[in-house]
Amino acid sequence: MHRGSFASIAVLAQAAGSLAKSVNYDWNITWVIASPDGFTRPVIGINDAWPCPLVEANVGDIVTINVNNKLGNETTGLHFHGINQISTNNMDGAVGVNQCPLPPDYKVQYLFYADAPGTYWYHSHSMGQYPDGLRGPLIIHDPQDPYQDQYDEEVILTMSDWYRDQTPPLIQAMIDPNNTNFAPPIPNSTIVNDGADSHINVEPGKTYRLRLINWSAMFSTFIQFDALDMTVIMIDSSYVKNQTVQNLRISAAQRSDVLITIPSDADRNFPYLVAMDLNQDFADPDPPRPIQFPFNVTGQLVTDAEKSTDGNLTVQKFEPYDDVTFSPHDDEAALGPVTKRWLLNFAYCHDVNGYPRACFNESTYIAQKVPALYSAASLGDNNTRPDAYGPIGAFVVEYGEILEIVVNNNNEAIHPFHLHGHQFQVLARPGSNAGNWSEDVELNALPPRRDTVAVNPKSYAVFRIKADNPGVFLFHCHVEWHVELGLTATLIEAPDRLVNYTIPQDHMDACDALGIPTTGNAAGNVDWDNTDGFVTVPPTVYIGSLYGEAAEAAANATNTTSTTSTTSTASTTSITSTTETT
Ligand SMILES: *[C@@H]1O[C@H](CO)[C@@H](O)[C@H](O)[C@H]1NC(C)=O
Ligand SMILES: *[C@@H]1O[C@H](CO)[C@@H](O)[C@H](O)[C@H]1NC(C)=O
Ligand SMILES: *[C@@H]1O[C@H](CO)[C@@H](O)[C@H](O)[C@H]1NC(C)=O
Ligand SMILES: *[C@@H]1O[C@H](CO)[C@@H](O)[C@H](O)[C@H]1NC(C)=O
Ligand SMILES: *[C@@H]1O[C@H](CO)[C@@H](O)[C@H](O)[C@H]1NC(C)=O
Ligand SMILES: *[C@@H]1O[C@H](CO)[C@@H](O)[C@H](O)[C@H]1NC(C)=O
Ligand SMILES: *[C@@H]1O[C@H](CO)[C@@H](O)[C@H](O)[C@H]1NC(C)=O
Ligand SMILES: *[C@@H]1O[C@H](CO)[C@@H](O)[C@H](O)[C@H]1NC(C)=O
Ligand SMILES: *[C@@H]1O[C@H](CO)[C@@H](O)[C@H](O)[C@H]1NC(C)=O
Ligand SMILES: *[C@@H]1O[C@H](CO)[C@@H](O)[C@H](O)[C@H]1NC(C)=O
Ligand SMILES: *[C@@H]1O[C@H](CO)[C@@H](O)[C@H](O)[C@H]1NC(C)=O
Ligand SMILES: *[C@@H]1O[C@H](CO)[C@@H](O)[C@H](O)[C@H]1NC(C)=O
Ligand SMILES: [Cu+2]
Repeated sequence: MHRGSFASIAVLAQAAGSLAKSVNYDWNITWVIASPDGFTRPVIGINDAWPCPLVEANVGDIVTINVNNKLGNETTGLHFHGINQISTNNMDGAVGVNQCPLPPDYKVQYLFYADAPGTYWYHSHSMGQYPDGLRGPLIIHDPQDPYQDQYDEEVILTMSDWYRDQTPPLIQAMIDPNNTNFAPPIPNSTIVNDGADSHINVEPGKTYRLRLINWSAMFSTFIQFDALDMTVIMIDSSYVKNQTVQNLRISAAQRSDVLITIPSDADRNFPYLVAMDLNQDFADPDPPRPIQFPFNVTGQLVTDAEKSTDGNLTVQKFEPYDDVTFSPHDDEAALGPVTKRWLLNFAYCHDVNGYPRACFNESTYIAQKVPALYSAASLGDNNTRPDAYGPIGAFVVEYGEILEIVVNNNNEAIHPFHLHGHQFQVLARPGSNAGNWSEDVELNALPPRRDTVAVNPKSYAVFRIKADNPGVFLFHCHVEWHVELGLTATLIEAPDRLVNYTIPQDHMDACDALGIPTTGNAAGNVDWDNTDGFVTVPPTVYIGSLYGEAAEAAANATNTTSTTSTTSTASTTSITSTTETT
């Protein structure tokens, strides 16, 4: 098999110039015992440590990450959120779509080209493993950063909700028929920097680029730094025209890069507030229950460690800047004319067994046997037939088409939708209760781009992409619990260019070890329309990664560290609230 019309990755790197290099990481994925919010539990880490390490490269580099699964009796996989995966769709890491699950004691290499600068993150795209800890920052530096003269240093700040229970029992309880209001699990705390220090050392007079990353499983956060302005320069991994704001709302999976200048006459430390938004709709003037922010973390920008770090920050009302009004830095106009539209109506639903699910167009995503990319690579020109892929919400778009994606959110809560492989243009994302999209809605002619957008309750959003990145890409809500309820669809982009696409041998070996076919339709049948073996009913018993005896033995075998993680209560708060959100 050959790579068809793909540029080879070496050619891509050469085009980036002589400074391009290869950046390599060797990782064992391991269980680690940690207490990020003061409560000790098993988490999934890397090389016997947690929080997970930073991946860093420059634009033009080739990043290789050798991953060895040391979880004992559990499979895994890594996805690189926001990375376009130009020519390397087989490295996108979504388990069941771009690869098979990686079995215990199997190794696989991820290799991709750092085509675009930005603040990214990586995480497991399998079995709810990222709320269990398997996530970390991924930064692609830009030698041609248009803002590089405007800041002195950069700092990564991650924020997240945190659960004290492992995810499998939480998900099993959520998909129970008695969960009549589709309630997701409620976190126990908010953590900053995965429980490590929330103090950021700064110097008066300097400007910092803060790379804010939200890797919540569920909730969004508001963030504000004392009375200091934030100048937003990038959202997700797209530069915007600099815009000064006071506070931001960052949904699960979103990133914001902001510049903050410490006054040169500063004689104190500056508290910042990260407030988890547990509201279904923070903008609702008449909310169904009182607006509350039960999980706050106050961190400090520390100019002088001798001075007080007890200061708190109170915000009367969060009025975050509307992120669809940012302007793209490169002035790229709205793509058009649209040649194909993908209309996705989201609503909760039930499967034939009466189990709660989430649906696009009345269908819930049901994982199949053969990774969809492997079907696309092996079905010849029958890979353009959506029905070959089973009930995974497949939608086919031809190379070069201008695709408009419309999402109608028929639910009373905000949901952050994400597309793999693209920074999409956001042409419309009105406020709550705007109703469903219609042909005559107003569109932004100079839309911002990002890869995750929070769609408001009882409202809609309109995105556009150019279908120039052949591959199989998921479109899904980034609330991990909603992924587990099936709120995912699959874009089959330029399938004619995926015919005979090469899958590396180590990725094939992972399938072989588990007896998963690597060719044919969703069930591995040679005939695309032979549906024998398709999975048509979602399983009622949830199988996830649980720390148990086999895991402990594996952890004992690899554990060479004497201290596994930092524990700090300075950066966390928790209460035992049982507020419910749907
Ligand atoms: C690894 O070893 C350290 C030190 O003995 C211990 O504190 C930690 O809990 C161990 N980790 C696991 C996952 O067993
Ligand atoms: C539903 O039943 C499951 C299993 O018995 C239990 O864990 C869960 O708490 C129940 N949920 C509700 C909403 O009653
Ligand atoms: C975590 O929060 C859940 C939901 O509020 C609660 O049931 C559970 O007891 C909490 N766990 C701990 C250890 O506080
Ligand atoms: C992170 O995203 C979640 C989910 O959208 C949200 O509830 C939470 O408030 C966000 N956190 C921050 C710090 O932006
Ligand atoms: C962007 O930065 C320039 C130069 O610092 C400044 O003049 C301008 O007011 C800023 N624009 C916004 C919208 O903040
Ligand atoms: C800030 O809040 C914390 C926690 O509520 C409290 O212990 C502390 O005294 C407060 N600091 C000030 C300066 O009020
Ligand atoms: C969290 O911060 C917000 C904004 O200042 C405030 O309204 C809320 O009461 C705080 N929550 C707690 C539990 O302190
Ligand atoms: C596509 O499917 C048809 C049957 O629908 C079959 O005749 C044809 O050989 C298939 N093409 C390829 C390339 O497998
Ligand atoms: C794909 O491979 C098959 C089998 O080797 C070959 O017959 C076919 O021509 C190839 N198609 C393309 C588009 O490369
Ligand atoms: C791994 O082991 C744990 C307990 O030892 C068990 O609960 C879990 O189901 C096992 N996972 C698999 C995939 O067998
Ligand atoms: C792992 O190591 C701990 C501490 O040495 C020991 O108590 C435990 O029995 C070991 N577990 C397994 C499954 O080997
Ligand atoms: C991964 O684990 C293997 C076997 O347990 C060990 O030999 C190797 O050094 C580990 N690699 C890293 C990078 O820690
Ligand atoms: Cu959602």
